[in-house]
Amino acid sequence: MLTRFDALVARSWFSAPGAPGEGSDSALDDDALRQRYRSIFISDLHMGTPGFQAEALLDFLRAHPSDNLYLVGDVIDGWQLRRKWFWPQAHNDVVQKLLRRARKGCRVVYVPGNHDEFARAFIGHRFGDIEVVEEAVHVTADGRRLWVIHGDYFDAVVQCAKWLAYVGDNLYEFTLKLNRHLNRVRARFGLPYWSLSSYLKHKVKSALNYVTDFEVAVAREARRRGHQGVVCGHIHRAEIRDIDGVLYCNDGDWVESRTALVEHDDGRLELIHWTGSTAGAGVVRLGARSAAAAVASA
Ligand SMILES: [Mn+2]
Repeated sequence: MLTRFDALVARSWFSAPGAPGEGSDSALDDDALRQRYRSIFISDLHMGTPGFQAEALLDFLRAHPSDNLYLVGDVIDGWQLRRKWFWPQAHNDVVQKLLRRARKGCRVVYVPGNHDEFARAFIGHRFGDIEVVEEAVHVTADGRRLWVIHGDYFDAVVQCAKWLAYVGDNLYEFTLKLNRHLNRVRARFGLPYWSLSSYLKHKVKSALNYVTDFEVAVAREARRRGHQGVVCGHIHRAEIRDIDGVLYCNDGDWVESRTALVEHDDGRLELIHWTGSTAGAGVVRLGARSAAAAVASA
């Protein structure tokens, strides 16, 4: 995965000595250490599974207030929860954080995905101050219309054979488990976080051309609907690029790559790769990607 980020500009945010401890908002509540965005898009948290990197997401959310926050599906993993209940305190903390953020004036919009399809029954309702919608259209500060969807409707595997998706899901859980063990060992040797599952999926899925087909299908539909761009998740592969004149944005996930799409006050879009850990927190900016986005916005 890191090889994809060769061109990145790395910048550490609050590498204060004596890194912020768990649950201590104090260092992160210091405005000088935080960066506000106009909008933040995150998806594929998969709360309710051991893979969800709750602490990392909490750190990210504390560091980045925003006017808008879009939850672009697979926020809670109903499929996994049905199989095996897993709900540690950190997952509650994230839910509380999201509800509090909405209460404090951030517009929080929840677009359910396939793993949290149960939430599709509540479209048009609110969880606290969180709006649940089937899809959204976000207008950027520079006037571009972005269609916001989870993206599973474009996944032929999910659409045509749901059982096949379940099988894939089990395999996926296995690689995530392997990934956690691997990174525990890496951490012991002082090595940074590295995503095995991202790496494998990158290899396997690009071989199948699955990712490209998905991206093109989504972008094409966005254009057909008259939007300038689309924001989706689902395939756990963060991306910003122009596809036939449509800005395709995928905000990635919080089980492996820890990525978010953010909109600056001027409407500029950027992918953020959160590299913070309990030993400190940081951010890697996808410089090349935002350059591509800038071109696309021109
Ligand atoms: Mn999904």
